Amino acid sequence: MSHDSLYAIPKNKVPPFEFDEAVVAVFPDMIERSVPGYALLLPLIGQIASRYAQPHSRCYDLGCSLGAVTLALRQQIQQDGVRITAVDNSAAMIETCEEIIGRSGPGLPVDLVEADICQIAITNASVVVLNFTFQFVPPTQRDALIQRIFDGLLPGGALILSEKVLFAPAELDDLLVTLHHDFKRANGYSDLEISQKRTALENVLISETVPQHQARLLRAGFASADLWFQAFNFVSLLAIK
Ligand code: GEK
Repeated sequence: MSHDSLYAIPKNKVPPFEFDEAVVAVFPDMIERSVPGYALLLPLIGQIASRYAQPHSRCYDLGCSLGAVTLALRQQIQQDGVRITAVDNSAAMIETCEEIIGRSGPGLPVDLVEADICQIAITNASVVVLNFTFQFVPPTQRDALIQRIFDGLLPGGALILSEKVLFAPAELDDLLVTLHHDFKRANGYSDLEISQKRTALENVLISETVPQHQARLLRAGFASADLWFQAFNFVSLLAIK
């Protein structure tokens, strides 16, 4: 696994963050050292999916990156006739994801799609996973995407939504952001790397609060939308149709 040092050298002007070849080359290291709880979330998402997957339905991994969630679904879902649709709009991610899934041996069939998740059809779905992807969707497109996911889910289907979130009051948000930065520092990132990455993500990763996410999910028609995981300012919600 290549070591992420993309922001280790001072830049005159930090460009907006992109999921390009340079990020793909270090992605597993980057996400594990940056997202508290990431390694634990993957098997737990697989476990939840194994409960909600319905025979002869589809499971969607939206914003699949290198397929970590897809691999967890492939390993843990036992129901007959399930197919996985894994979608990402980064060509570099999809190319490497294809190699990784190809090497991963037999398992549920995977349809790998290079597309914007706001543009794809979602049908006959029993499980949809957005693991730290929705935060990159432009806010004006968020309601419509959640509505299309809801409409494409079968009754009893599940949406797992993991996000970096904001908290109120501001003092709590400050504390959780500080703890997140401490986590990154403990994982070997310097103050310069933390600050340049933060600048790169401004206006690219746009967080909302847990109540904002829950209100949108309930407005779309989900019967429930509950928090099931939190590590500092990183959470995961489970919404059931
Ligand atoms: C994991 N889920 O390892 N359409 C398609 N893909 C998108 C879009 C979009 N509109 N916007 C962003 N992406 C993965 C981690 S990473 C999270 C997900 C992170 C893709 C983007 O190209 C990237 O691969 C992924 O969403 C976000 O569990 O890096 O913080």
